[in-house]
Amino acid sequence: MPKTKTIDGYPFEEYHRDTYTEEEVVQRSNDFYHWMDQRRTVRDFSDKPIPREVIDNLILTASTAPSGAHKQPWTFCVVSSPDLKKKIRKAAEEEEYESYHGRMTPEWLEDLKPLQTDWHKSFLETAPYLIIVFKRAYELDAKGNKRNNYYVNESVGLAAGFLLTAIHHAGLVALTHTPSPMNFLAKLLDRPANERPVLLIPVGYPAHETYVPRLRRKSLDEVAAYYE
Ligand code: IYR
Repeated sequence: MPKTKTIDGYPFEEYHRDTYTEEEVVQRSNDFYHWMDQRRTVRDFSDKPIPREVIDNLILTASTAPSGAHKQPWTFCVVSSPDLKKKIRKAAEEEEYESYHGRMTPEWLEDLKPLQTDWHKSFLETAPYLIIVFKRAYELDAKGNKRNNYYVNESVGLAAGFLLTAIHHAGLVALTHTPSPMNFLAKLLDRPANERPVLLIPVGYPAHETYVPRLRRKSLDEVAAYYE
């Protein structure tokens, strides 16, 4: 049992974590970077099933992310019903068709060319699970009064990052899909008024033959500025 104390009436507990030698820290950071660098956004999914327990663990991991005032302002909706996946695909494709045929600017369409995406979203039916990440703009207390959440976008972004890392760690693949506008998801999933959809993440095994665009990640020089 960890040591505990109270500060101004609030409980605290001693926190311990394993630390490593400097050499080990260098090794671990380098290993983890190279391992994370193998994560790719995938659009070709196998329909091979995944145990529900795996999805539960991925969501529990995502929910360990830090959040404003520890409000954990997120809900992860898990869709495996073929009927609901079909409805989501249909609604997403209707929106995406409009996006690709006039709503997106020519510059945007040009920027997407290397990814070769289009309005067809068959992965929404192929992947065994769709995880739809909702942000919770506020909470309702027992009396029905609104209680604020804080840094909701940042918090949900962090949780989504943890989710993608957990998916990669489990040996699965994902796509951060953002059908736009995406409010049809709140309707189809019958979500309460305080929730807004943020990301739709199909999760599964990669298809037998999977191709991803050849992309290069920015160098350290391009993404970091050091003030020493
Ligand atoms: N939401 C569309 C278009 C799209 C937009 C961006 I920015 C991407 O990085 C990829 C796709 C779609 O999902 O096809």
